[in-house]
Amino acid sequence: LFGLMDQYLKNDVFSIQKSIVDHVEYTVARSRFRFDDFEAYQATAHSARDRLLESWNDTQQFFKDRNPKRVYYFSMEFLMGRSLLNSLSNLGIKDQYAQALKQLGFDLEVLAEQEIDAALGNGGLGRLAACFLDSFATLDLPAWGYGLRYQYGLFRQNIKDGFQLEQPDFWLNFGNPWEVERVHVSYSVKFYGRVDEEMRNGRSVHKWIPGEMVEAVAYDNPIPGYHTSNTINLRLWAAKPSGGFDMEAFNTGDYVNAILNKQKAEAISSILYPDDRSYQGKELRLKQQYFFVSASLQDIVRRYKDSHSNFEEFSNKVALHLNDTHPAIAVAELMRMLIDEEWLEWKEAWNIVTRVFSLTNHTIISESFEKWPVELMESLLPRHLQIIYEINRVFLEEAKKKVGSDFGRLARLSIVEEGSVKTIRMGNLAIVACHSINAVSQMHANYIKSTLLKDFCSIWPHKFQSKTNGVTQRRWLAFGNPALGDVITKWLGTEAWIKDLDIVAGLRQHASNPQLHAEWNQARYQNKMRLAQHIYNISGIRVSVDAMFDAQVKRIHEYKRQFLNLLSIIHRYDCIKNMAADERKRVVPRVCIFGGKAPPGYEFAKKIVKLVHAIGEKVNNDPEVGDLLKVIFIPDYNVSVAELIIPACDLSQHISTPGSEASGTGNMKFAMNGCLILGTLDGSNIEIRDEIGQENMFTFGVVVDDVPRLRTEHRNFQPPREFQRVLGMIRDGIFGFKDYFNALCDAVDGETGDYYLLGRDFLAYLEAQASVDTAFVDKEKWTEMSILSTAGSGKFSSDRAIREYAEQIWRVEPCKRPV
Ligand code: DL6
Repeated sequence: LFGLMDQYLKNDVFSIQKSIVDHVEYTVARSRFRFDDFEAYQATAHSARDRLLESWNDTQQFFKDRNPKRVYYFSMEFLMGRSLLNSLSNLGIKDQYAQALKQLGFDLEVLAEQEIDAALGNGGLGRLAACFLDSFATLDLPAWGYGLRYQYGLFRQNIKDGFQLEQPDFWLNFGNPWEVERVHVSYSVKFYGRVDEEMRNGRSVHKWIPGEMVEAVAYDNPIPGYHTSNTINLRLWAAKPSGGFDMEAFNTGDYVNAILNKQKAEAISSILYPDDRSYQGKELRLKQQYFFVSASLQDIVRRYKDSHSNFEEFSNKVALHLNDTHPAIAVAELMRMLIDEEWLEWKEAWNIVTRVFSLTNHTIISESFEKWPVELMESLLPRHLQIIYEINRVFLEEAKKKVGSDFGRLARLSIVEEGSVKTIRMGNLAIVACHSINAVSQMHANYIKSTLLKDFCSIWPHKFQSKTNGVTQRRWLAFGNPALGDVITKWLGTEAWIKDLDIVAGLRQHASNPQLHAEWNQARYQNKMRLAQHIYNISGIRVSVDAMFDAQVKRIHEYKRQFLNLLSIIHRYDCIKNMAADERKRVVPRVCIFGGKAPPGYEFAKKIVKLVHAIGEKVNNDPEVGDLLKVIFIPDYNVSVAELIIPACDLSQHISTPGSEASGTGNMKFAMNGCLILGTLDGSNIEIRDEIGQENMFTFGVVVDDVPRLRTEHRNFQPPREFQRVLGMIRDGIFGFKDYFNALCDAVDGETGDYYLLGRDFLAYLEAQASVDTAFVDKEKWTEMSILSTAGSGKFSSDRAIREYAEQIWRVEPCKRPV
């Protein structure tokens, strides 16, 4: 066995080929003499997974032996994207695989395209969780992610006649080679029923008699780090019918219905809710939340108990992080487990709970703080409701000591909201229990401290902090944009930036070097060609790579103001149409690229998708306009599409109304790739500006402190002529669908009030757009700004963010497995 102690699987080209071909024959069950691209992809993925598992097993054993404090990241969403190239690159064996496949007659890059994105998330919050996993592994932190294995990820966006159609995402149809089903790791999760109270040894004990039980089965997804032998785990739970329980139902004689009812259990992990800001009142959603936190906590407590006989060390060994309030029921569940199952006293249990939990808040609007009707909670989780009432009682008593009899404030602080429908405020529950609550950008922290979380901040200022988001430079730059990555490595003289992004600051000293300019632009040009080809493939439209590629790609929301962008495009179109031929020669050609999914029930957003298409239809077919302006919608925006767009754009827009975007992370990915930012002073745009310099970015618009006043003054505000003219063009049906877009126009110019201040910002936005055009003409200046954008991106690595969380919130340390 000693011979096997080191690395078991070999990574030379021949061994890799053999393992791929073995998987073709024995896993995919195709002939080794005849298999297509998809089968080759599956076999390659399995072969890579073998290598991940080897490292996974050794890492977990190492963690077990060392027994360090571990952090568990609870998230309803993990937006992972594809795994093949990311895994091979992290393991440092991409070139060997490329060569092995080449000799077998396949192209690794082509096979990688066969993989379906794992889209178990809506957008920012889920993608951040995925970047964090990458950093956990790379920084050797003893960390695991916990979440749900949805059978249907985020819907696929099909476009028919310019309208968004939602199609189910059957991502597991052909199996998922990256996961391992752990049939032996499963836990029963209870729902409904009643709570009995009895006295035992002079103590009142509660016994929850469930009305339904569902089995949670673990699926493990190995997450490799970069240049480390650590591989960590993302454990996702799938719901399966419970075995032994409820045999009564079968004895009643209705065998078929009893089985069908049991199978309903699987619905719990079937669907990801496709809205990222509001989920109120949906029983299935609460079931999902409880299901995954209950299974995860059972798993964590079991692991802890493997090496401890009491709970004294629990808070020194375990940190539990809540990725927004979605998993907040974990607070009540851990209390229940400690009191009802482990026999701890209330105070002891609460002491543990308040030491282990921490929370990230990702939103600015109060509607995103989930509330559950008491009636629903009472029926679904009767014991938890009792516990929440008790937590609230104790908390309000403590709060009274601080705020006196200010009943308004106490009512706002309370976990229970009284009203026509009595509800449980999950945000308040989480804040009461967590020792740390963090915002995701500096501005977000300042803003919520004076709005959403004001009452809590006044009693517990020490609990609140800011941890500016970050993204992994590995997926988003080194692996996603290898052409530019190679240039960066060459000029820095090291690859170390892939693990320490601060090093890219070293590019500053070369920012005006013509040789670097040439190489920089060459790399970016290749990426633009690739995107132009994709645009042609999906739309049949040829765009000029000499034009400025200007992207706004993100979820579609009023607050993100895609409509403002569209209005300025109409203005640009109108100007071009009214110019003399020789004036047109001075127009800077632009390809305006949109991408993003509209939440299915959100009419405004869906109309925006249609309006992009309607404008594109008109503009792209206008011979007077030609290459001067193109408007493109790239359907089904997801991680893989982002990997294609981000390295190829010259400009990207992040133009939310100040005070509405908590942070944003797309801006960081674009800036890192040398794309210039056109943005408002919102979320992390402000920190990006501080890092890369005001002179290397285009900012405009109202400032956050003025927003409330401007909203109230709306009635006295006369929107500029240009704004009214473009709205008039939409209303007049210049882009077809005459009345269909009225709701969009009414929202910004009607009595209802332009809540997101498009009219206010319109002229400033046009001015900023004009500066963008002027800058783009000066190629040398633009390239320098582009280099300086990348050079200023060091702070926006998720490695920096995770290091801060580890040191300042979780207090966990690296646990690096020796090679
Ligand atoms: O923190 C990640 C990301 C931020 O960058 C975005 O600004 C924010 O909108 C997003 N929030 C969500 C859903 N929020 N909730 N709840 O995705 O988080």
